[in-house]
Amino acid sequence: MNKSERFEAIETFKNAYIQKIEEVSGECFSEASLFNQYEALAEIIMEKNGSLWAKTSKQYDEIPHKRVYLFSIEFLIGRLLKAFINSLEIEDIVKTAISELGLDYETILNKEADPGLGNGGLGRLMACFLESSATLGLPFHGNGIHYQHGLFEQKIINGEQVEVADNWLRHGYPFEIRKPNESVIVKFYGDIHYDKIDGVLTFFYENYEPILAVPYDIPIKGYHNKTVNSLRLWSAEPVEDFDLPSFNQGQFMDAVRHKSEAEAITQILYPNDNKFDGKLLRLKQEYFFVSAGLQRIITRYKRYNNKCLDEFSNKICIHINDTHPALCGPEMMRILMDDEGLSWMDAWRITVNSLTFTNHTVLPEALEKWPVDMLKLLLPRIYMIIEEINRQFLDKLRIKYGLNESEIAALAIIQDEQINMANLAVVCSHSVNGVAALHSKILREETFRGYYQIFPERFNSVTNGVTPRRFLINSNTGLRDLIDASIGTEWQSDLFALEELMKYAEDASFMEKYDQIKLTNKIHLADYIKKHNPVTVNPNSIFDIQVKRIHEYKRQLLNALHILDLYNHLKENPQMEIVPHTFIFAGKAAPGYYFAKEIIRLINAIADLVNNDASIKDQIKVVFLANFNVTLGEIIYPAANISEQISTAGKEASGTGNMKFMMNGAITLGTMDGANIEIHEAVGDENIVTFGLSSDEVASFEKSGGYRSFEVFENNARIQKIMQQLIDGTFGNFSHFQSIYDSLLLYNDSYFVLKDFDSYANAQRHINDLYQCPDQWFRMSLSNVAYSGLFSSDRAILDYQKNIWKTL
Ligand code: OAK
Repeated sequence: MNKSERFEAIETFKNAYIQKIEEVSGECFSEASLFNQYEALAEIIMEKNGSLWAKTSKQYDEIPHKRVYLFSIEFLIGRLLKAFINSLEIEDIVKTAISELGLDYETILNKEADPGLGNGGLGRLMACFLESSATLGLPFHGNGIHYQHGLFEQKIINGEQVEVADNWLRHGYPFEIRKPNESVIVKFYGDIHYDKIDGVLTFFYENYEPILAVPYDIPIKGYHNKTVNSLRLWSAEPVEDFDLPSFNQGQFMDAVRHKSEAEAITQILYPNDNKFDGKLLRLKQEYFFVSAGLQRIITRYKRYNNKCLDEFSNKICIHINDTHPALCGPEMMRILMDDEGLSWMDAWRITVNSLTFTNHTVLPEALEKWPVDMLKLLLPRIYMIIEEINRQFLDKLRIKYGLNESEIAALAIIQDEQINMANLAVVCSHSVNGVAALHSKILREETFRGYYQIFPERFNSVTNGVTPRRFLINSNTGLRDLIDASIGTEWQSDLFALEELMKYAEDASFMEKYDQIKLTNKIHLADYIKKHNPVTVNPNSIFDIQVKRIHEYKRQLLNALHILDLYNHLKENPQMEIVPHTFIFAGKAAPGYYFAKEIIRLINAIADLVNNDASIKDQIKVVFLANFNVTLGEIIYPAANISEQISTAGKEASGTGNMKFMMNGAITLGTMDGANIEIHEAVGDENIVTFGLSSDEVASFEKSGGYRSFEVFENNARIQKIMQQLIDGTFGNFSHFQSIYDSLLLYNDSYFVLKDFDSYANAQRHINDLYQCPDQWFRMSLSNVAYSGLFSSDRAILDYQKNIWKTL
C-alpha cells in the first residue's frame, strides 16, 4: 500500500467508524461511551469477517474435501477482536485511525470479555487447533456448548480464593450469530416400547422430554488469508417457552420451572480440570451437544450428497476430544439406524470409520465412568445401543481374539454397573492418540494396554502445539518485529523457519535489542502487578513463573516450599547474595478442591512473609496474580525468564504452557514429563534445566506402594525446618497448614514433592548461576525461540491430517 492509498484507507475507516459508533449508540460520536466504541469496532470487523465467512462455506461446498468436526465440551478461545484485526492485516490502519480520532486503541480492546468456556489445557488446545486449521485453509469446525456462565472469576481475599460467577454475555457478545433456523430437538428420558408392525419387531421411543438445541456460530478467521471456519456452540432452550397445559391450569411456577430446567443444561461450565464429577446435569450436557451436533452434520451431509450416506466416512471425520463427547459413538448409531433406517452393520462401519479419539489425561480420577442406572434413565435408547456394542465387542474378544474371561472383563465397556467412557471411545473409533510421546507410550503400555494388544494399528501419537499467532505474534510485538526485521516474515506461517535466528546467537547488537524487548515486557508485567497486588517488583530480577491450574500433580507446592527454604537461607546468611528473583504464580483451583485451595493460601502466606521482610533486602518477591485466563497469559508469557513445568513425572499428559513460554524465550525448569521431554530434545540439554525422578522411577515407587517420605524428612534438616514452619505459627498464630503437612508426611506424599525437593533446589541454584552469564543466558533463551517450530499447532494439525484424519 503506497502513502496515498494508506491515507485514503485511514480516512475511509474513520468515517465508517464514526458512523458505526453513532448507529450503535444513538448518540453523536463525541457522546458515545467506551463500550459503544468497542461495540462499533467489533461490528465493523464482524462485517468484514461475514463476507469471507460466506465465501469460505460456498467454496467448501463446491470443492468437496474431507471435513473435520471437532467435538469438545470446552473451547477456551480468548478475546477475538485484536486477533481478527491482525489476521485481516488492517491493524496499522485501524490503530492510526482510532488514534487520529483521539481514542485509545488498547483501552477499546480491553472492553472485550474473555469467554471462559473452558478450564485449562484441553479447552485452550482446541482453540489453538481451530486457529491453525483456519490458517492452513482446512475445512475444520468446532462443536461445543454455549455456556451462559463460563469458568468462575477468581478473586483473592485475605489470601484465599473466592469464586465469583462469570457473566461473559452480560453486555451481549458481538462475535456470535444465533441461528434459530438450524435448531434441532434433543430427547431425554422416556420409555422404549416394542410392537410388531407387519410382522416386524419395531420399537417406539415415547414420553421423552424434548429440549431445543439452538446453535450460535462464531467465526474462526485464518491468519492473513481468506478462510473463515466456524465454532458452533449449542444453547438449550425449552421447545415452547411455557408449558401451556400447566400454565392454563394456573400452575405458573410449573410452567416457569419447565423453562429453567431446559435452560439449566447449558447454564454453567463445570469448573473441574482433570477430574470426573459424575453429576446428572453434566451427562445431559455431554449428550446434548453430541446429539445436536451430529444431527445437524448428518442432515447437512445428506443435503449435499443425494441423501446417500455410503461415503460419509470418506468425507467426514468426527473427532472426539477426550471422553466428554464419547456418546458420539452410540448417538451416531442411533441416528443412522433409527432416523436413517440403516442396518446395524452398515451403521457400525460408518460410525467407526468416521470417529477418532484423543485422550488428554491418565489421572485415574479424571476417567469418566457413568452409572448404568443414570444412563439408562436419562438416555434409554442410547443405553440399549451401548449394551449391544458391548455385547458384540465382548463376543469378538472371545471368538476372534481368544481372550479369557478376566482379559475380557478388563476391556469391557460396561464394568461394575458403570459405563467406562474411555473404553467406549476406543471401541467406537478407528484412531486413538495421546498428546505427547511419553503420554502416548503410557496409553499403549498402561491405560489401554489390552486394547493396544488387539488393535495396535489404532494407536497414534500427536504432540500438542500452540498457535504462535496468539502467543507470540500478537502478544509479544517487540519480539515479533525484531524477528521480522532479522529473518523476514516467513516464520509466521512456518515456525520452523525460526531456526534461522541461531545465526544471531553471537551477535552483540541483536542480543542488546533482544534483551531490551524482554525487559520492556517485564516492565509491562511489573506495572500490571503493581496495579493488582500490594507489591512492587524489580524488572531486573529473574521472573520465574508458574501459571496453570492449581493441582497437586502440577506441584505448585514444590515451588512454594522451595521459596520458603530460599527465604530461610537468606535469613540465616544475611551476607548471602543471589540474583534477585520474582516468583510469580497464577491459576484457579476447582471450587471443591480443598487441598488446591490450601496451596493458594500457602503461596499467599509465603508472599506476605517474604515481601514484607526488609531484612532480605528485596532479593525475593512472591506474587500470586488473581484470575488467570487467556488474556492475562498474553501479558505473562512474553515477560518470563523461567518457565516452571514441574509436574510429577508421568502425570502431565503434555502441557502447553511450556510451549507458550518457550516461544517467548523463557527457559524451562522442568521434570522429564509430557512435552518437556520433547522440548529438551528440541533445544538440547544445554538450553533447559531438568530435575527430578523419571516417570519410570515414579511408576516403580507407585507399584511398591509409594516411597517413605518420612525417611527423606528425617535425613534433611532443611526440609524439617520448612515442614515445621507449616504448623508452628510462622504464618501467624491462626494460619496453619496442617493438611499440607499431613499429606506430605502422614499420607506419604503421593506426588513426590519431598523426594524431588533437593533435586529441584539444585536446579534452582544452577539457574541462578546461569543467569549471571548474560551471553550464555541470551543464547539459551534465543535457542528456545529458535527451536520452538515443533510446538506450533500448525505442525500438530498437519500431523493429525496426515496420520489420523487422513485428509492430506
Ligand atoms: C481436562 C479434563 C478431563 C481430561 C483432561 C483434561 C485436560 O485438560 N487435560 C490436559 O490436556 C492438555 C491438552 O492436551 C494437556 O496439555 C495437559 O497435560 C492435560 O492435563
